[in-house]
Amino acid sequence: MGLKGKIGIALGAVVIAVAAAVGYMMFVMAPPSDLDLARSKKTAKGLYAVEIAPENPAFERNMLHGWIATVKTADGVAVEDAQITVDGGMPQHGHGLPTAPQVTAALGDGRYRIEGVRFNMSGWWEFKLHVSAAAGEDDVTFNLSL
Ligand SMILES: [Cu+2]
Repeated sequence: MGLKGKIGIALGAVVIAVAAAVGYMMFVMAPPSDLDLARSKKTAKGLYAVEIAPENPAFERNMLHGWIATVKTADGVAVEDAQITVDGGMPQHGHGLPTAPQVTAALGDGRYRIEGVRFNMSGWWEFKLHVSAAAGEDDVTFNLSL
């Protein structure tokens, strides 16, 4: 093999090593230090105020668990007939939730039980709720750091 070939192989190895290092750094990337971890937020258009709370405050990674979402209008009136869908994922990893959480019960006073939540990795998770009720459709994204 000539010198050119050897240089080519060496450069190729460097490129692969750098790509692997960058990939690994993205994988273990810490959540942003200024991440808003509030569990009570206005929806994007301001139609609703939503609060979320885990049913088991000691939930851990990989544990299937539920959340209670409390939905109120911007004026603070409990929303009783909301249709809520759940989405989310890890923005730094480019993947969604490992399960398909569902609202399984309306508990009254604007509270809804979401079952089937599982976070299978450490890091920054987005937990997104789409709320459809009399005031209209709106979205809210919560950040969780596991
Ligand atoms: Cu991930």
